[in-house]
Amino acid sequence: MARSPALQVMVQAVMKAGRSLRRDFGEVEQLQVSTKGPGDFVSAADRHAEDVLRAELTRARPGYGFLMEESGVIEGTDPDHRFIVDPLDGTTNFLHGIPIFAISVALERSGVLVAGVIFNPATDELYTAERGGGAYMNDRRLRVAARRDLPDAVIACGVPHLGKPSHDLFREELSRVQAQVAGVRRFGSAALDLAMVASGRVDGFWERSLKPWDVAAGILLVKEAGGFVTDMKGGDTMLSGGSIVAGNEHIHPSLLKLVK
Ligand code: 2AM
Ligand code: CA
Ligand code: CA
Ligand code: CA
Repeated sequence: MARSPALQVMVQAVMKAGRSLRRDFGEVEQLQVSTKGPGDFVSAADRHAEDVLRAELTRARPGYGFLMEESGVIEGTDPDHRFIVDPLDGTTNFLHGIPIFAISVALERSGVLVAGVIFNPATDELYTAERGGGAYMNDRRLRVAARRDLPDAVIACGVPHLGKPSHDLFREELSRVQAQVAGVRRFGSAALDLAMVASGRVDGFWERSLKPWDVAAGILLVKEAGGFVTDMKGGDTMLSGGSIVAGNEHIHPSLLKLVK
């Protein structure tokens, strides 16, 4: 597995931010938890990790811009390159001591996703992908699952939390999906949901109302693992539109039909 210099920079930054999250995990009392809205938590752990990522990535690639969950848009001097960063995807899990959370960093070049890294510091699972170069977990090449039929499939989803608008829509989608598949799972980190589609642990995933930093790295990972990713209408607005459906060549179209 040959990593480009840009991907190596991203991996270094993500590993360092992962050490920060690992130190903060389990120290909730010290983490100054606040809410950004109903059911929407942020903590010092999110901010520490974001500060580490910004510092490390800026040191290695001074001109690149950023889109970061906690700091928003940071313009760079290089208009062609932008990092899309979620310093802690799965904050609710993190704050509850559930070891399902991740850092997600993607690199866009001229509006095209070219590299992505997702790292769960609680399990030491490092997912990497480069456009045209395949997807990996640690050193192992990833391939989406081979299952063809919904009755054999395990499907991950996001359940809208307090404050999200799409509860009724979700209940309708869920009732259609659960009636057809082997099992439905809700892990609480969209980045890891997509990583699990890429690694074939789950066969598909859908969710609404996501932000670009939740999915940017995961989209590339699924595509480079041979999977399909669209928005919930079958289009390609996954970064701007917030809805996403992912799966292999058989499960993706079947799942899309159920949730469309
Ligand atoms: P976050 O932990 O970075 O906020 C889970 O359904 C997905 O939705 C996660 O990727 C999570 O990212 C995102 N999400 C956004 N707002 C959320 C909230 N208030 N509660 C739970 N998940 C939220
Ligand atoms: Ca958040
Ligand atoms: Ca997120
Ligand atoms: Ca986050």
